[in-house]
Amino acid sequence: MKFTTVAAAASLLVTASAHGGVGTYIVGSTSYPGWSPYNSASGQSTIQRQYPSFDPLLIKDLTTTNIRCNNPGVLGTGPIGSIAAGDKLKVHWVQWTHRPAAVMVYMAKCPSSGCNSWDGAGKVWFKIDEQGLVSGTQNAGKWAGDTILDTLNWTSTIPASLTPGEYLIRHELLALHQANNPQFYPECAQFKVSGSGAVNPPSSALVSFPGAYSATDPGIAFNIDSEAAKVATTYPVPGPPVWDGTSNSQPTNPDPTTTTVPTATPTTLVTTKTPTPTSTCSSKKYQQCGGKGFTGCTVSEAFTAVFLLYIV
Ligand SMILES: *[C@@H]1O[C@H](CO)[C@@H](O)[C@H](O)[C@H]1NC(C)=O
Ligand SMILES: [Cu+2]
Repeated sequence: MKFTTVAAAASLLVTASAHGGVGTYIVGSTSYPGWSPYNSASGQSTIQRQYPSFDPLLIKDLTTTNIRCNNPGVLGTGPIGSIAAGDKLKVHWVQWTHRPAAVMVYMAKCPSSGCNSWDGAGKVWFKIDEQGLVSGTQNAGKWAGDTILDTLNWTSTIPASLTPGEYLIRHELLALHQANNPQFYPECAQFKVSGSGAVNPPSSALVSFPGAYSATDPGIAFNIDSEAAKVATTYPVPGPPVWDGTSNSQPTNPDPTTTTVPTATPTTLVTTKTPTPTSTCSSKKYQQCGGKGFTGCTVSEAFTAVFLLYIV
């Protein structure tokens, strides 16, 4: 029945027909309806943060809070999902037509007062899942978003070691079909995570929204039609690496504007933002930024190697 409702909402779309958002969250045999932006708010009970449309133009400015939980992500209104650490969370999109696209999933621990009145601000988000290019070349290969095109479904695993508590879970599609005009489609839902884990992600694994992405990141200043994209067989998914589930991970942050500086103990890392030179990584030069063996443009070979670990 829930899917019938979602389909009815989707059929009302006209201008936003190519776009979509997560419409259902599925844990085992339990389904939690997402927000239906084109339906009246009255009568909707959802674990998802409310937003007004699927319009990606309202999320294009990566320096605004719209990039966090969509535009503007009305705070939680009560309902919360339940999931155990280590369990699978399947989400079902209402609709989707763009290819190629990358898929990213983040979580953030809500304060002890719970998720309801919390806006997700601060360096609190860690990545639990990502996939960009699956096989072939950027231009003609298979992308994570193709799975959404084919099935509308995506399944991620909640890290088994995670400390129980209330969390926001942020699903994101990054559509790359237009040269140098990325479209972000994020939505957040609130979940109570149960389990006996006791690990919190270290600060080195945490990012903020806005803050995690820069328009000059190689996976964002991206031209799917470039000559480089016709031969490149990897794609640098934006944002931090997927958290490894430990409290002392030292991920190499693939965000080229971020430098991670280890301090005396391996469990404490200091992350410093440095300004990105605006001219070195322009979209025109993407083929150099993303090309094999290119070490300029603040993207090092080390970054590329670490990225490859996460994409397979
Ligand atoms: C996607 O998930 C929904 C809900 O669980 C399910 O009914 C549907 O069969 C799935 N689609 C595919 C193609 O696996
Ligand atoms: Cu579009």
